[in-house]
Amino acid sequence: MSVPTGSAPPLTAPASASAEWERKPKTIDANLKDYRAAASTFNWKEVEREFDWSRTGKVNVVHEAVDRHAASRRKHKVALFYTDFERRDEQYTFQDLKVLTSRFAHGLTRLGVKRGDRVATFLPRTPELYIAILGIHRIGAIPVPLFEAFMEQAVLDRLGDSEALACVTTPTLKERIPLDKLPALQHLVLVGGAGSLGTKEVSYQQLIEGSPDWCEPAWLTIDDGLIIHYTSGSTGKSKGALHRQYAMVGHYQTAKWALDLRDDDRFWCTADPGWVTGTSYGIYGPWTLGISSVVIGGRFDPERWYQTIQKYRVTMWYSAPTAYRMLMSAGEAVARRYDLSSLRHICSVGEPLNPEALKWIKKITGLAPHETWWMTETGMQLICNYRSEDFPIGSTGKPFPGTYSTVVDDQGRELPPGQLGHLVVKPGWPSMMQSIWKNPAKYQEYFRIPGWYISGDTAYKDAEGFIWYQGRSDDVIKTAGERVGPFEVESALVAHPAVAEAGVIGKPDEVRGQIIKAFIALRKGYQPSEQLKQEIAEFVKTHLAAHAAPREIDFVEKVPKTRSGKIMRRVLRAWDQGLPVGDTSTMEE
Ligand code: 6R9
Repeated sequence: MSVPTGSAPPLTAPASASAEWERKPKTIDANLKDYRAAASTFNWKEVEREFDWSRTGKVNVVHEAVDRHAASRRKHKVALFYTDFERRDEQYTFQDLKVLTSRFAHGLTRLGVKRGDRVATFLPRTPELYIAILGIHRIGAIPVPLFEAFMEQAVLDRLGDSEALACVTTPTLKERIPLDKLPALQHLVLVGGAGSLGTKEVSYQQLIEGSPDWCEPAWLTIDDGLIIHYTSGSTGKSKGALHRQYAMVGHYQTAKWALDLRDDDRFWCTADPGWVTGTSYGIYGPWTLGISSVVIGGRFDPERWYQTIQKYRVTMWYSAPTAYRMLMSAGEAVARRYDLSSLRHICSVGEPLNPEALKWIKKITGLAPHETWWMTETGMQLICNYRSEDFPIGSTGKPFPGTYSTVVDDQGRELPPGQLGHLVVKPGWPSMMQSIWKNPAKYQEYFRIPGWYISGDTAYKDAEGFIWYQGRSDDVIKTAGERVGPFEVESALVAHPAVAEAGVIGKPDEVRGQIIKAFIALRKGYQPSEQLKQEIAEFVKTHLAAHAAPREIDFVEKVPKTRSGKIMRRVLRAWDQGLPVGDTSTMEE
């Protein structure tokens, strides 16, 4: 889709306009001390030397993230601090992770899982989720993490497309896995459930208890699969971004320079491993560096979040704008009840961080969250504000050293400062996705402007080289930081008996960034009512996922479409905002 390239930046005020935000030079003990120098001299080959595989030629991320620390002075260092504030409060050292992931790996082998097979995880955020993912790596299989919030349709789409051979889940979540529609799925490993070897269901505990403490990793190459993350585009069902083992090079270095992680840090990445942030920076980045990570279970709760920082003396905090805004709406008094003084650095990801939320976090912690821009497909952070660098408030940042992101027009020509265009990346950064699972045509779409990876975002650059994110050029929705494809929601909506047609857009929202809004034409015989709206929203909640359910529904006579039958979401957005619909010459009669 083309964007009105070359026009003036429409949204963000220049940084200098913000009187409250004084830009000061930083003098800081950051890992990345001199951005300019690094940007001109840095070479990824130097980072490869940090990994054992650069000497041995034997590649497996579990060796670099767990085993080599368990064989070092970090053996008894806590890798994972975990609490759910109710039943569980646990710690796992690198040595513990080595043993548990070894046992789990043996268990998978006994089930017949082999190198290259896909194994899904469909679990709440618990230590078992992390052990399972690393155990899957140990045998060279490919994890496919699913959000706990997914309902049957979402689970079916992802397990079906990846042809997962096994799924690690719980007795409760298992109910949402339609086994009869998933011929490739041979095994369910149940955490906290019964079952035995030789049947379709086997208990996780049994696998762990009956297995030896050491399982040598399957030795892979840097091009072998690391993980598949499903994510949404503007058309079609969600697609699986396949990453390769080499991605660890990117995770490691960005965790070092953008997150600024140090050996003595307590790092809290608040993301679930169902989202790329929860693996790239909840697993691979911190653990290849040998850093202690904090994970909490349960739902979002402002008190618990502050309590987490206080309880674990969290030093580095990586979260998303919606969470920062939700903390903001819980008020300052709540924040002041907790000791947040352990923090030394904060980063943000997933959507643009608005200046109000940034300033508020700065007010309660003394630290301004630093932006990190990237995508499921990019695997690692690519545009960031760095701890040692001053930055204008509201800017997305500058390209990570050794990578190049910029703004181009429809032909791929770089645009001068201040002009809006496509945000693109020069291909070849370490954790670029390797393919879209079983869908080479989709993969090619990202490269339709020759020489560039097209993000789908629009942005401009300023005279100092800062990139300013401006929005999406397609219909992808970001709600509370989660990427939702309108097609997936529309498909769920039209499965409801009352719905004839549905069109879905992201509507701007102060807290969630965007909310999902649906325009629905009803079938004959159905009358619009508030109750029907609720029923339809509930239907999406129980079939797809709660976060994918429309928070607003408008009933319309007809959903606007082009003559070729494509939903005109541009018209829906105009309707929603009460704006003129513009050119409708391509609209069907
Ligand atoms: C990691 C992740 C990717 C899309 C991306 C963009 C938006 C992410 C952002 C940001 C503004 C930031 N996005 N980080 N927008 N500022 N710092 O978010 O992956 O879920 O695939 O989403 O999210 O629109 O294109 P994913």
